[in-house]
Amino acid sequence: MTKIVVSRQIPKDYIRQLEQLGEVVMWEESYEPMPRKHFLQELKEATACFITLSERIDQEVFEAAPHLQVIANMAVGYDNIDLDLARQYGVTITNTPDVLTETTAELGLTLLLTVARRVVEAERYVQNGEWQSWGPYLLAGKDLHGSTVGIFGMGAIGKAFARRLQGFNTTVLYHNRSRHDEAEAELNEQYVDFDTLLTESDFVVCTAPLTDATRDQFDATAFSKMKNEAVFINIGRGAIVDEDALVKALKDGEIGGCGLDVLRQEPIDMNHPILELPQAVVLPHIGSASEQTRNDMIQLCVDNIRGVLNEGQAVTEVKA
Ligand code: 8YV
Repeated sequence: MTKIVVSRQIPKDYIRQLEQLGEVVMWEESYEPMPRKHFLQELKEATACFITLSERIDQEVFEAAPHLQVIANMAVGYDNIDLDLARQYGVTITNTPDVLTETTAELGLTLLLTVARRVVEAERYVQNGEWQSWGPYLLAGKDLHGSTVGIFGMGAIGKAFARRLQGFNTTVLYHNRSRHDEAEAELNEQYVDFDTLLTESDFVVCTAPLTDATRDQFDATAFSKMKNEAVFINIGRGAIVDEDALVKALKDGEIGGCGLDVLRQEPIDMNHPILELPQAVVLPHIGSASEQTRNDMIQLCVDNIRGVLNEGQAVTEVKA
């Protein structure tokens, strides 16, 4: 018997497709992940499962799921999954690359411009009834045109972000674990070492995945090297940033502002000190959240499950 566990409520169309493959057990909540205990219980007989970033896939999960063949993660990132264990237990892991690249890059640019032009502050100013007069420097922000943008991480999302900058008359620098000659030629961007990225950029944009190498990459030392007016944007993963150091750098004026779509702890604790800083914009991890892209991500998860169960081959397998 094939059993497929789906850890969130997803639209019926996709469930119907999964039902062609076997019995489907879906958690009926869209905004609450399946409780861990319940998830482990359901996995006992499961052949496949559909998860989101909320599920931590570790030894306990693999031990609970002796029949599991595939885990389809509804995200391009897979730092929630222990890949070494997956290999040991013979479970195929899949993710959702490509379908979310452009949407996530668009959110990155939205966030950058929002912080640069103080859009959230301006909107609150109007809503709070503070708009009583005009001044030459009222809510004056920073220009993107004519600036230097440093991109940390030149994967698909980094490239899509750089492509969007082409219309803005910016100098684009990037740092990545390896150089991309083709991207340099196509996007007119320049490879620099990490320190140069920090010291030269007016906007530093992190699009990198979380790995052992990138964890805590943006720490107190990194922020101290950035320009005092620089804006830091993170659409990668929260744990790439030391948030205490970031808050301190913002408070001390070591950097000028930040925009975060990802945090170390999600959802954020409402006592997090970053929420008190007007120069910081925090979003609830909506990088890939357009309706079309979320549909495409879910469909790719379904295709991956079908591929593994029917043909022994996923469409987008994560290969460590
Ligand atoms: C996810 C993301 O959509 O794909 C990723 O790695 O961070 C987001 O696009 C979201 O967290 C759902 O799992």
